[in-house]
Amino acid sequence: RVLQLTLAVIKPDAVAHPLMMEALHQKILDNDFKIVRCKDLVWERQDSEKFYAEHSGRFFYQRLVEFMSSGPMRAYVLAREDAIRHWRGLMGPTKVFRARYTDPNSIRAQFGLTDTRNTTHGSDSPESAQREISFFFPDFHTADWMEKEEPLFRS
Ligand code: DAT
Ligand code: MG
Repeated sequence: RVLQLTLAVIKPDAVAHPLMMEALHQKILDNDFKIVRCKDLVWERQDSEKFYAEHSGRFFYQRLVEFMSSGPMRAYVLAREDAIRHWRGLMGPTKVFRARYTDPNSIRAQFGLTDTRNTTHGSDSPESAQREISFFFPDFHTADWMEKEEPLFRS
């Protein structure tokens, strides 16, 4: 089996609702993810701008940046076979109102408020997972973890 890491984030809209947080945490466990790292944090506006730099210039960028630095978030490093695709599948499509039609059981369909306040983030490729994990967890080194900690998860 090939273990893969992804970054999952519960965004400020979902963190504001304790029951939603609890449901999302349970969903992670129910779907056989191992929680490798977890922390609560609040972004400065600059963190938000940097993380979403690829979207600068888009019409929703200011709204997105403001929202993501508006309150506490919870970030996870998750491990699983096919973790990236699996977590994105659970989240559903970016746009909440589309998700409600195409994927009504997804997290975004069930809990999302708007296309911006859409509850969760998940890395979209191994390269972005690597970059995003380092962004949220600068002390986390994937190679070290694979060598030293991953074997402990197996037993
Ligand atoms: P995803 O979060 O599914 O990877 P993305 O990377 O395209 O989606 O966009 C990042 C975030 O930006 C997304 O979670 C919410 C916001 N966003 C994207 N498209 C949007 C839109 N059309 N209107 C409002 N917010 C949008
Ligand atoms: Mg994205």
